[in-house]
Amino acid sequence: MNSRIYTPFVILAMTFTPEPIFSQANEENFPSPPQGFDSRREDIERGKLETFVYDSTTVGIKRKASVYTPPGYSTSQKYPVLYLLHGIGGDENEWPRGGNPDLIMDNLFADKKAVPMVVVMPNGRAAKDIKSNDPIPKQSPAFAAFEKDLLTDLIPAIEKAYSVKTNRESRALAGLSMGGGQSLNFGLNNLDTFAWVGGFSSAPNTKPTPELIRDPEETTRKLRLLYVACGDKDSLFRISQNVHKMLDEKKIPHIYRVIPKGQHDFKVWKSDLFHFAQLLFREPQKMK
Ligand code: FER
Repeated sequence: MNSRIYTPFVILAMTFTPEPIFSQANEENFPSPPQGFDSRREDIERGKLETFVYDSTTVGIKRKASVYTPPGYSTSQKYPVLYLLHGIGGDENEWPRGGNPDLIMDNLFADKKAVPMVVVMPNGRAAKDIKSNDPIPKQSPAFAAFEKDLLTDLIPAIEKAYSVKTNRESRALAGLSMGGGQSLNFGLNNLDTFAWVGGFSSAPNTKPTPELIRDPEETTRKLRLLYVACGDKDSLFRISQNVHKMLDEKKIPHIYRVIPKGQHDFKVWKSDLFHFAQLLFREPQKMK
């Protein structure tokens, strides 16, 4: 049978068939960012990067986050917020030091490619005495404990100090490696707090399937975006592959992006931020 000959019925059926809910990103719809996307441009307005200090009742100390406010930030407007998390050796300075998030966002806003937003880069190691170079097993509990610090201390402090929107649809959570695992773990388990979730090269702290997706129907209904990405040359690639497979099995809409020749580095994570940020806080639309 020649499948290219469509009867009117088939055409009608195709019209009403929903778009595929799974999206496999490729170099066509998620290309490598253009030259200069992460470089300073002299002719544009710039946002501001500052250090924010908050009282952590979870840890019992004052803790720090880096906060980027967009160009023209004004208290006469309210902005959505992206919480952007670091990896095992990092802290609140890892993204600013290695990822040029301020320049990437400045350039996206100048080109009108992203909705103006505040970007909060916390210290995701919620402990008094754990250092960024301690062995992974020693650090892991502190990364897990950050869920409480984020929800009960940092988010309320940010929402008090900055002119930001406070509904779930105006909060995104994403991160790299350990921070990717945290984003999937915390985001998917707190759908009343976050509607936009991204895991960039997520680490083995990513929870097993049944703990990530407790109620597929609720996850599907509440999530506005789930972005799972990893380089195919990353030693942690298997983690994202498994998350994608599990999401497919449970029919959870998501974007799965495999970065060709991508490793475990900021080249990949900057490109993730570039694409993820453009998808955030848009009016309801079909996934790309
Ligand atoms: C592991 C390997 C890597 C792991 C975590 C990492 C929790 C994290 C890497 C990173 O954050 O860059 O086995 O276990």
